[in-house]
Amino acid sequence: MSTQPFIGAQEYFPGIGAIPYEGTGSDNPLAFKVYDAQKRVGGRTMREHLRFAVCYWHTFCNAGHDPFGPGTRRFPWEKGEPMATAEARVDAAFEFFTKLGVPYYCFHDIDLAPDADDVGQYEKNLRHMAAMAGERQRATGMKLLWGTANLFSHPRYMNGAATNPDFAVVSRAAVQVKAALEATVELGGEHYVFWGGREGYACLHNTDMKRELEHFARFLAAARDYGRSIGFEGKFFIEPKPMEPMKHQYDFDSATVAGFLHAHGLQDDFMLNIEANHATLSGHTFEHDLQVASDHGLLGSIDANRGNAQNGWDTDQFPTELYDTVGAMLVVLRQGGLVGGLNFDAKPRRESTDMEDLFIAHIGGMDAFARGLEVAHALLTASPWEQWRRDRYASFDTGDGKAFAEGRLGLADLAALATKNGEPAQASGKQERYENLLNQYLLR
Ligand code: XUL
Ligand code: CO
Repeated sequence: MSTQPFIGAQEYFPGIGAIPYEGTGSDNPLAFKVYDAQKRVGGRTMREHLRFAVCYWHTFCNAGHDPFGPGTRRFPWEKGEPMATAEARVDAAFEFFTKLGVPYYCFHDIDLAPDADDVGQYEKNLRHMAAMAGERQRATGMKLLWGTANLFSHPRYMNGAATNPDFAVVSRAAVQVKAALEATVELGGEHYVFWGGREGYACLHNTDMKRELEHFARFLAAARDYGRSIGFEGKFFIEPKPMEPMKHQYDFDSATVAGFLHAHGLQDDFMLNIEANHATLSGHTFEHDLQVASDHGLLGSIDANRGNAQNGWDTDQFPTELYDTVGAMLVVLRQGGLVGGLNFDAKPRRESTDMEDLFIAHIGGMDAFARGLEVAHALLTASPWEQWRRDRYASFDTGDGKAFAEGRLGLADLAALATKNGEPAQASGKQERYENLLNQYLLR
């Protein structure tokens, strides 16, 4: 590994070194207060539990544009010409990853390499940039958590990609998925993501939803088969989102995607990548959608961000709410960890224009999840929380309750038991007791 603080000819984040752990007594904005990579929580280090990833698209490509105006951040790797920018950007990215001290990153094909309508040119661009990223991975020890293809920005995908009513567009989408899978394999990527950006509809009058969903399943199976044929051994993740950009998206939430995967026999190769802000857009909490995925054995990875309580859209803010991170880590720890990781699919606000803000935002997210990990671990292993939950269901552990749970009592048997036993005694749900315990452990 190189000891030089930057990779290429230029340092893009001068004045910022490796981010240290300084603890909660420090007021240094460029230091971790909780995330201490080698600190052990239970049997694993924080680094091993949390498996943080930086996303390429927001952090290095998104200068903060919104529907009312262009970007505000002046990225020093913008060179005015797409390929020169892509080459400078990869150096900036690996400098950032190394200084922040995360093990993983994630990308879309056209974050990494310039897009092109000409298929040959597109493939050439991606191969060139993947080779550069590979060199930098070997120099720094960085790893790719997952790759994906952007099948939603180009105007050709306005009516969807794999679910497009026009076969020509469906097959054009395969160019990108094939190339992105090849790049993921070349870079040792652990997994591959499908976020159904425009897989959905704007108007049901012109849409044959059943047919589009059948095409979607065929496309995913074809991608799976191609991935396996070129040596991809990881999981394919579907990332649910209910709306935006489409009025209705097919991968609405965890429950919808779990049903879809089972209906089409895809559940052995595919899992879910749950994004916090997507869960809240679907009317659930982050923790709810994680739990649904986990209960199906399908929780693979997380896009770690948050929405805004007053806005009904995908604000992709950095996760700083400790209640959310504790809730998420309770689900993750109970299932024994993630095969994927925690990818910061999040962007600093448009008004946050200093390059150091990119670091500060990630530090906040990493600290919030590290604290969530500590508190969730303590609640699960050193508090009465799990026992309380188990006690609530104790009537199913023995006797008639157990017989029912094991399928040995019919409806008439149940009714006869109730007739014999009389009105059930009241059993408090005791929500406030759990809420107070969580706060008590957060304050410790
Ligand atoms: C969009 C979103 C995507 C996916 C990858 O809302 O979350 O960035 O994570 O395509
Ligand atoms: Co995402």
